[in-house]
Amino acid sequence: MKNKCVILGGGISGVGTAQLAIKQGFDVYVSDTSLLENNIKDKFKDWGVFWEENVQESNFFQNADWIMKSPGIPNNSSSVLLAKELGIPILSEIEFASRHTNAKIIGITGSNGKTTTTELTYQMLKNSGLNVGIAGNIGKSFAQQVAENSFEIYVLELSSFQLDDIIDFAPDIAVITNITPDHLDRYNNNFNNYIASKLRITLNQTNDQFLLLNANDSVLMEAISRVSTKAHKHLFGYDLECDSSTSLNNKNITIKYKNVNTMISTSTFPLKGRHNLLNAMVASTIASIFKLNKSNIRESLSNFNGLPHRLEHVLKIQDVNYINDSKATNVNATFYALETLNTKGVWIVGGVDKGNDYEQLLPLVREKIKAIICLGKNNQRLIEVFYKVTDVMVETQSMNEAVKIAHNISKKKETVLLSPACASFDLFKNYEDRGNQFKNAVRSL
Ligand code: UMA
Repeated sequence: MKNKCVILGGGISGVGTAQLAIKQGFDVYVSDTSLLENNIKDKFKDWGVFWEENVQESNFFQNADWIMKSPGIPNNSSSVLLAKELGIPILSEIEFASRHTNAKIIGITGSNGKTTTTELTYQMLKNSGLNVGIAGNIGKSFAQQVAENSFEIYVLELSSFQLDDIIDFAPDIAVITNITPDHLDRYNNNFNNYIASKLRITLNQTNDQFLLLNANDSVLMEAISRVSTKAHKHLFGYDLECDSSTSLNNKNITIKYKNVNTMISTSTFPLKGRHNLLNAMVASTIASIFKLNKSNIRESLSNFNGLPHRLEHVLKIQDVNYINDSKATNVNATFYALETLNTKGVWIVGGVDKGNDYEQLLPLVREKIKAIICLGKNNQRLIEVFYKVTDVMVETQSMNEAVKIAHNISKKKETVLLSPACASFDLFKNYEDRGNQFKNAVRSL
């Protein structure tokens, strides 16, 4: 008899897992609390996958050998509670897919910067001719990649949700870019739970594997000192002197490892902000672990233009710059965005508050923001915190209106910044939809 797996959630992770599980010879059952899209049902028909939709509690658990829980499904969902009661092992897509590939794995997590770091690392390795794939939270199913390709290396962006249900997963190189509060609604409003989830990336690492850590992040450094890891720790950050570290001094990245110093200039790296230089340091360090030569690393840094929705310059209209930073779904990401502003600005903020602490933004907002446009269904917390540091605060639930108001009140040489510090699901499908609506509204001014 074949082994039976039940997949909770028929989204990107669920469909990818179904594809790989069928290929590996499992009987596959998918259960979803919403209606599945027709194109997904067509795939399931082709592959011989059974499915149920619009059910809160799965009917498929009898004789199930294991369950894959999609990352967006909370632990208190009816199906997850039932699976736990029945004692069926639950794993994440990352765990499952990693069991079916021998590729080297680079796993990148952190509250911010992980997508950019993942993409930059991928581009560096790929541009140097390595057989490398990219997957994970960046929007591509790892399981699907494993089912369809035979890459020798994977660069994975990993969210805390994806790390929660790993069992043996052990990346050859793990990276934690930083840890600041995010997704607290999924972690009982307890920051320590979220930190513990991020640190799971090193849980199973062995002493021939690397753990790259942001030495300038005190929360991370304190947390890592409390867990035991067998991995070789390599620090990155500003002004570091220790061996096995990557540091930035005068626009030069210096990688120190085993008494060899490698210097890489960042003078032609086009992305702005300290946080992006940290991302560049990580990617360069990984590239040098893979023994890429300096000129290849430098060339990839120079050619990297960043990703959409991350401090993305949209247009300059009447000498006002419009910046789309819709991917800033937490306070820390918005902190960096405000920090990079070198003019006065109108700030569009708001959405689904995940238990945010906005107080840390107050000095930057006081210094740089002349008007705030709250774009969310519930703006109460924003109003409470920021009314004292700005003269103008407006509420709207329409992106078009937000952009028109921003256009009316901004003056020459100022900036209009969309950097929501919140998730997008109250008014938009996702952060991409929110960013695209912003760009369209700006283009139609
Ligand atoms: N569903 C249920 N039961 C529930 C909740 C949802 O059955 O209780 C169903 C939905 O109806 C839907 C499916 O589950 O059909 C969606 O599953 P999912 O939310 O896990 O989303 P996927 O489409 O599988 O995408 C996931 C990640 N989504 C989340 O973590 C919320 C994607 O990250 C990731 O790109 C993708 O896997 C591939 O790895 C997105 C994200 O928002 C970008 N990530 C968060 C972030 O970056 O902040 C963590």
